[in-house]
Amino acid sequence: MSCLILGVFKRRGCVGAGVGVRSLASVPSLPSAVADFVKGAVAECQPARVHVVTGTAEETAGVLAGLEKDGMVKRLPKYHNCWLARTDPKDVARVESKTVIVTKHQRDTVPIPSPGAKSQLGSWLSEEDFQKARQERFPGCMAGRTMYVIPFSMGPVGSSLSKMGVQVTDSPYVVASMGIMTRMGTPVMEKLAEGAEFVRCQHSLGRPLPLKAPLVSSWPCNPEKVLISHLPDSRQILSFGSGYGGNSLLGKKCFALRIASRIAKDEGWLAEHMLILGITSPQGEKRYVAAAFPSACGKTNLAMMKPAMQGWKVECVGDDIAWMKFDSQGKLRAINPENGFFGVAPGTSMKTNPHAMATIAKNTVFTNVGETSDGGVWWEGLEPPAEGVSLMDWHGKSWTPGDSTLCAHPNSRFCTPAAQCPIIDPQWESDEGVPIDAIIFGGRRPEGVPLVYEAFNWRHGVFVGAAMRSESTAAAEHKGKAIMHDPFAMRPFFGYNFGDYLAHWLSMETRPGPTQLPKIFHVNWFRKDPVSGSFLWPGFGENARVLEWIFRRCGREREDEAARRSMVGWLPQDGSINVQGLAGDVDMAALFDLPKAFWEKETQELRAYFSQQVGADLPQQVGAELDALEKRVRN
Ligand code: SAT
Ligand code: MN
Repeated sequence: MSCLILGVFKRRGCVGAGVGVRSLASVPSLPSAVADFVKGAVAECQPARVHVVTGTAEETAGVLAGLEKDGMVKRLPKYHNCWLARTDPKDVARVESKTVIVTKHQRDTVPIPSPGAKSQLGSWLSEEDFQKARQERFPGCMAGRTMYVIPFSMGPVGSSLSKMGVQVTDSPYVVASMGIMTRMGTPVMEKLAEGAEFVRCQHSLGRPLPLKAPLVSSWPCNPEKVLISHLPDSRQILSFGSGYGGNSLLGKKCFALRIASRIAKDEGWLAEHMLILGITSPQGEKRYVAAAFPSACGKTNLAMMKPAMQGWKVECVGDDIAWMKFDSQGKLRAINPENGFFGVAPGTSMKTNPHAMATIAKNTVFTNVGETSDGGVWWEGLEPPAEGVSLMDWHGKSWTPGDSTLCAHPNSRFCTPAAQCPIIDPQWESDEGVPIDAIIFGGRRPEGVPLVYEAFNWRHGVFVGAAMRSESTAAAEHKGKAIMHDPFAMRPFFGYNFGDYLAHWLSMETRPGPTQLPKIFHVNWFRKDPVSGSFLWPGFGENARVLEWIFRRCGREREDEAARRSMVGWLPQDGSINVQGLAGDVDMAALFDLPKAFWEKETQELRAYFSQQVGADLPQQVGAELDALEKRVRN
């Protein structure tokens, strides 16, 4: 057996090369807290080798070459340094039903649902059951494989808003992806050597060698045993059985949302499922907004949009996660803790998101998309391939447009460096973050919910976030198109009791010191004509018209300027949304209609949801906002 630490972490006073797994007792090359963590993981998972990831280009090239040799990725010769991975068809999305938070008491994790109801706001596992589940999974799970040790930073290395983690994993695909999605390698290890805290992330595919059964698509995973567990009290993540997306790139949803939301509550800031964009007016005035939408609702498209109106400019800070903290002047400042985009491929095209298309043209790992015979990628929503070019679907089988199956999996993704985005914001890596003027909530609502409205105040805005609902998408394992409650777009990502989360948001209003709270809005690009079933609003670049209204509301002097009071909040005054040059016939009246019967049903549904799901943990202010909405709907 070869027992070598393959990577070398060189630091003054450290000797790192050639340390065997058996002699890990000393691991002289690693900072001591990291060494303790790695030693524990090695003892439990029993890998054949340990490789400390340094993050150099040569190392990444070596990891990709190894993946290619094992048939896990394929080079895409049409582009520069692009790769295609095909997963086991049983490992294609986040598995919410196998995602748990482990705390002493159930109520630390979720509000206790009413008798007979199951919590939709997270899954609690007792410490005892977790220990049992861990015992059934991790011992010996990396036998015969290399354990990679990935030091990573969420946020620019050294920024006061950043946090660090160390992930051990037996998946080289995860190493390649973490190298894109996070700042990874030696500079982070150097910070850790100064004694900085870190989140302990342990990940295994759960397929030790020799294999007991053949792999599917050369993709090791263990779907029957998937468990993604979080221990917020001790800042640990243990993920088993899946090699895909948010299940395995532990810096993303597991750390930057679930664990970070809990850290943020303890430390007085916010970790949210939000894109961040900067918008500049033709006069050169710039504002930043953060926007929360459920997974696969077009966050990446909005974050990189090309405004339809002349003279306006949008720049992208992040497309998925925002960490926000008040500065000494009381302004909310946000960073994007990620370093790349893990975006949904289908539907991305030159028409819907030309900036994403430019971003993914090099250095990108694609997963579960279709492949063209000239060595490129293809998915639903792209132009048909050129004459003479044939296609393979995401299973690697020959596929022809018009076939009854899909060419790309609906949750197929590109994993691409954020720095390659042609409209990346000049401030995207700023240490102090960008100042946020507006927070936008939204979802896919085919009925009843207007294109845009503004909350009356912070407290009402918190209620609007709590009341969010959206049609389900392919980002997780849900089937069908049910309208699901997805408060703050955080339903799958809360790291602690949602009632406490609401109280934390409400407390921003009464925090000590100066505070300039952002304004809160709700948008819905997805309303449909009830007769034809077609979308009422063209979306994409035209959404900038709504951003323009929001922009003006943030700078307004008079409360009723460009807006009128309605039962749901401030609506744009007739004519105050710029529709000049808007292509086609858009029925603005239908987009802003507030059907009384719909809102009566919506408030009833919300009351039932709050009482069944949040119960005694619902802050009284949120209940009072629902009463007030009900009253406005009735009158
Ligand atoms: O969690 S993933 O990163 O796999 C996808 C998502 O939900 O946005
Ligand atoms: Mn997301």
